[in-house]
Amino acid sequence: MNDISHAEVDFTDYKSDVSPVWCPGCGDYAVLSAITKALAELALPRENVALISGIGCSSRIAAYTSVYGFHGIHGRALPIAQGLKLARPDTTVLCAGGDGDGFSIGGNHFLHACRRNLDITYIVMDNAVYGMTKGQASPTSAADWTNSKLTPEGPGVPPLQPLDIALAAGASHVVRCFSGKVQALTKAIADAIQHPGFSFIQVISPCVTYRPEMRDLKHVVHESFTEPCTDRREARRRLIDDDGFSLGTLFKSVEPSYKPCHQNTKTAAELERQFAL
Ligand SMILES: Cc1ncc(C[n+]2csc(CCOP(=O)(O)OP(=O)(O)O)c2C)c(N)n1
Ligand code: SF4
Repeated sequence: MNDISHAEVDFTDYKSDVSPVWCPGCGDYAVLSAITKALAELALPRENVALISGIGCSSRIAAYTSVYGFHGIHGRALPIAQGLKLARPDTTVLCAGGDGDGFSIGGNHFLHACRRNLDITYIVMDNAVYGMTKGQASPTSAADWTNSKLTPEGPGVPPLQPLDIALAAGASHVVRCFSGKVQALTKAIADAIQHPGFSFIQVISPCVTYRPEMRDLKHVVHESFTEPCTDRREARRRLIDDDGFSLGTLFKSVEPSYKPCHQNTKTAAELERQFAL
């Protein structure tokens, strides 16, 4: 794979020749566009970048870029991304997937990735539904969302709040974007890549097939986090009045990352000997 020199950086160079199979109008197209534009803006050599994803419509994104990709398993994108970052710290690691992938089956990994604060950009395309498996409620679906055949009376539990959780768990860069605002999303992704720590970007990304009402969100989202807080408690206070549609960088602070201790690292053979009965 050839390096891309600064003079010839074109965002389409970061797209693969695989055509997305997303439904026409799916918000994830804009996320793909923003990721490739951010990589082009930063002129990152493709061979130094990896995009790790889980499983879901949104997680297909790894196949649609020309950087290294790993289409993982459901809910396990973050462990793979963290392993890669620890093994190859010079690699720019992006991780992406859906709200089901990241907050339901992968919720536990999300918590611990936030607190390890490794230098990874995690982009969740939040459509408040399981798109790939045909429209079940996800952890971010509203309690009274009644359009799923599995939960005709609604999930009946309050939706999980991804920004609150990321803040409480220790993420050092916390952002919310809307897929319909590609320029702002591109800038947010470029900022996140440059941030030395775990960046979490919740992207409200409509599923036009199972949540057609999400098309109207362009009239609902609003820029509210105009200046990022650098104080975690202050950022939490800002979320008290959040309606779930405030956009912008909520919190940004340079904080220590987990550092593995290699001093006593044992080889597999040594471990095997140690535990042999
Ligand atoms: C271990 C495991 N459990 C369940 C599934 C089935 N499954 C595939 S995608 C998916 C949900 C996808 O929803 P989300 O992550 O929100 O992504 P979207 O399709 O909405 O982009 C599920 C439950 C699976 N592939 N693997
Ligand atoms: S089902 Fe929804 S999330 Fe999946 S590609 Fe179609 S619009 Fe996008």
